[in-house]
Amino acid sequence: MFNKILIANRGEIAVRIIRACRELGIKSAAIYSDADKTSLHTRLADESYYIGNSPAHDSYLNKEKIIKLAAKIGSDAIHPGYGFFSENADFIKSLEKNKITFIGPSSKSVSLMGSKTEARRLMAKHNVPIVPGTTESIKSIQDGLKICTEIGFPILLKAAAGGGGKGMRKIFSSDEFEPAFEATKREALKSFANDEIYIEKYVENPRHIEVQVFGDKHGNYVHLFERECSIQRRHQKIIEEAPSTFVDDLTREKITAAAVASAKACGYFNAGTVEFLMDSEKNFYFLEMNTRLQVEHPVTEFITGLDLVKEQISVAAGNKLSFKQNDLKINGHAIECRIYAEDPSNNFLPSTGPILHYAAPSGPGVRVDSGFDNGSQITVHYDPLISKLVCWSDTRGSAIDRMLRALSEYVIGGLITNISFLKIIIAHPAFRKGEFDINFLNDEFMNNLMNPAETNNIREIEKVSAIFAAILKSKSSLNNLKTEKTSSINQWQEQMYE
Ligand code: MV4
Repeated sequence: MFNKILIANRGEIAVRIIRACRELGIKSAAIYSDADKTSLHTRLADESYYIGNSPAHDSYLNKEKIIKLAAKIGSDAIHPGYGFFSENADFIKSLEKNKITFIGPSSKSVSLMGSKTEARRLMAKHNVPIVPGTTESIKSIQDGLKICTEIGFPILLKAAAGGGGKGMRKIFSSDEFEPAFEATKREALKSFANDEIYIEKYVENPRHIEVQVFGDKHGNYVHLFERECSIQRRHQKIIEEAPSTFVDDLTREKITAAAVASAKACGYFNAGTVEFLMDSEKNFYFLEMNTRLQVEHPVTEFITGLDLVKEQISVAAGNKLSFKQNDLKINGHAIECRIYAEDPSNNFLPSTGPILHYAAPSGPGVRVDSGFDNGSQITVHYDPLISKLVCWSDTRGSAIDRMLRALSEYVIGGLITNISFLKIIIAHPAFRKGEFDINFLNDEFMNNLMNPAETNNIREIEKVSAIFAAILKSKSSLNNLKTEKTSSINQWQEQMYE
């Protein structure tokens, strides 16, 4: 096992990893930027090291500094969390050179899955269903148009180096092709430094279903069932659950087998997620593989009883998977709500500043993974995710009831959050019936389905919260927390590192 794990991340996921390290008896080393001096991860880790200015490029994305620090403090492994370096093949290669273990897959699996066309070729070869379209990039307008007429409109142009919704364009007819082809290429070059694009048939009103997979370094593979992730807005997931109400036993057997085949095809080890689109007839198609631990992993932990982060660490250290496929079964139902510091009544504008009052829900079946507490700062520099509220119960209906209860207990003062928006979705009859797809939170829903009374209600609640925050701010000494060293359960070291 490892001696000391450096956590190259921040916020709730850094806290999540610190907790796993402590339970395993492994020392944890956090890194932090100016903006995170008072963040929870900085205080909770066994050791904390200042890494640079607030912009991620000066701190959490400073590869040389992070690797040098790991060597200096005797870290034998780095956990990347999600985002930042988690899917960066160059970073993984540098660690390999420096004899530091990356807690994640090989650089080879990451780069393979980073190319969407290469991934599609590999999946097709291993009989994993892919969306009809091309497995090579489109070389000319003529070639592209020919393929479009073969598969039929509407189609999507996608960047081969893209993913997560960036660099996509929908086309309805052949006269749109040429301008769209040029524009998508230009954008792809700008965003991904690679102008290769390819074609997929557009799947109408699908669901986004993903399967958690796990491999070890001895060639063993398992799946940990599916997650339903269709409730998203502009490619930002908001609510995830496991299992999916839409997936029956036979479909589950097929989709999980396809996911394991994907992992095997790229010689995958550690935690990974295979994303699929599922149409209304329950046909499913490989979309992409996320070669990291995902934000929504807690719903899978709830229904399987496993600790995915501990398993990641164990597998990275060279151990065999601690369980077999037959040991696993789905127990109950789990739902996750992402708590964001953003204003639903103002186009989801991020809300920044200190958290002046923080009271998280608890009680039976409730888990809160938070990166922040009283006095923590939410800044413009990073994702506005404050925490994840995860509820488990034996049935989906009672998990929904529990989520509503927990959301109503949650108090975050000083910032505008999406908590009341989440309540409206969770309480929506269509959500309870499981009748939704990836378009559920589209503009139509936002404008029409959400009735004006409810929208006003959000505004009222958020206004009260803002007033409350202002009163607290004027009276409270909490403001000073951002510079003051609070007592903490550990030896919070503010060490400068050059
Ligand atoms: C699609 C699609 C429909 N048809 N591909 C968006 C994120 C990226 N991973 C792929 N995405 C999509 N690809 C075909 N052929 C619809 C989406 C899509 C989507 C997928 C998953 C979750 C949310 C989404 C929201 C809009 C579009």
